Amino acid sequence: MVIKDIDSKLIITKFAMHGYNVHPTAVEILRKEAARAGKFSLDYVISQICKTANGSFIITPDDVLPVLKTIAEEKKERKAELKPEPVMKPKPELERRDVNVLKDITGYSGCEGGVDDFIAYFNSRFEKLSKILKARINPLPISSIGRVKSERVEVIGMVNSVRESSSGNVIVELEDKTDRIRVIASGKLKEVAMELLGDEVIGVVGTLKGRTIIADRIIFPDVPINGRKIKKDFSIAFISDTHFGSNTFIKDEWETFVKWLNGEVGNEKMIELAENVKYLVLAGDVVDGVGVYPDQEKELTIMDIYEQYEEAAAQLDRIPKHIKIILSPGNHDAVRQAEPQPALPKEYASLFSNNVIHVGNPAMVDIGGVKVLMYHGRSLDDIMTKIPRLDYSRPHEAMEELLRRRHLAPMYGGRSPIAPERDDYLVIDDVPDILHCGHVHTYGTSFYRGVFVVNSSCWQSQTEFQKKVNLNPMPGIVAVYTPGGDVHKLRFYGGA
Ligand code: D5M
Ligand code: FE
Ligand code: ZN
Repeated sequence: MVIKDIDSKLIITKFAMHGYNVHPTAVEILRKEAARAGKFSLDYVISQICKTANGSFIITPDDVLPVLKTIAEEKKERKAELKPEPVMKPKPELERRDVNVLKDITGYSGCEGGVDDFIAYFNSRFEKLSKILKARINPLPISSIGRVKSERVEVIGMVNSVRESSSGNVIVELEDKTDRIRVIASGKLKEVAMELLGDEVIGVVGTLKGRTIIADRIIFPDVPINGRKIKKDFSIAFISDTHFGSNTFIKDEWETFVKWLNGEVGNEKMIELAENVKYLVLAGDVVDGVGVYPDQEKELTIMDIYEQYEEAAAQLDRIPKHIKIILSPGNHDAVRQAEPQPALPKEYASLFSNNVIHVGNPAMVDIGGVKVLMYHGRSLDDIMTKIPRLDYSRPHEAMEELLRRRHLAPMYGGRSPIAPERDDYLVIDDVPDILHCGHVHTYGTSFYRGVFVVNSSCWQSQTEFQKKVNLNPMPGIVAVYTPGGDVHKLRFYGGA
């Protein structure tokens, strides 16, 4: 996606995709411009050139130069307008005595998706993750590697590409701000290397042979082994993907769930557990939305988005008011699709009762002294597709990969769109006590290096669409966790 040394072939191919031939001098200008400006999005520049080159059969320097000038001017203007870095402090109106939003994009988004934004976004991602990695190794910048005498080297880089060589080794190209280098993984390391995702940031320790590092260790940022020990006497219930408004919404099971929280169903132990629930966390896809996928209207009981939120608010209003509900959006909700997503806009948020606290996606929220990182989980689709050993039936394992990479959407350019904020909000800089996702509609929990990992399934049975893509949901399961204590898996689907 981002390019440092752009070769001519790539430039020619990209123009060809827009239906244009390009003069060699124009190619050369673009190559030089790329080298001078450092990383920038070639796609953006080329699309701008093609937009203004109406009628030409061949792109000449006369087509290229004015566009580069305009982009340079835009950059200058944007720099002048730049607001200071967002300060990540909770917004006062979101503060509650025992629920504090520690990190959330809501109200702080500053990205317009321009060239500068992409540069800043990838720099932020690299800086934050390399800072975490530097606690483990002492890396050299890639550009100085050719000059070092010692054969042992340590580097930190962003993964540019991963491929298998003809001899069966895995070749990883790493990039930092200064240069690129090839890393060869053989033997046992091949498996690890094959699972590397484009644009994740890793450390490599190995031996230098010419301009290639023969790796003997690949280091992930990861979370510390001995996490924070916390013990609380209250419980937190985790749900997601309620999809209110869908005709596959599992109404009866939801009824039982609400009755259970009200102490109206269940045995003595279950009622005791319900009484102990002080917080309910809902990680996105609150409503089914409108126009999210083709022909969705055939699968809706509520066609209007506002009415869907009215229904969601009415249903959550039935939950006892001593339970605080922390609610974040997902890809079916009425906020921008690109992550990080802000909280629901006022128009919808105001429909909910006072015990509902609206946050963005992702959001790090201190809940009664427990740090909960909520993330809807769109990147899980990308990770499950890329890493064959992972499976939708065990979503927590994919979530562990996010913790290992200290990033909620490590792969850029997959099915999870990322907004290039100047600060990469998707980096897991602060280690949570709990990581909560949804989205994949399956249930799974684990403890990963002391972090409670939970994917909380959904309230929607298999849709026609999911049938087509062979997705088998596990609806109506709720995780209830007492920090430092027990995890309860409550099944509502098929009877409480
Ligand atoms: O997503 C529910 C699940 O369905 C999630 O794992 C993604 C999957 N899904 C959604 N859209 C697609 C497409 N286009 N292809 C394949 N799989 C998909 P939800 O966000 O609730 O729709
Ligand atoms: Fe969903
Ligand atoms: Zn979703």
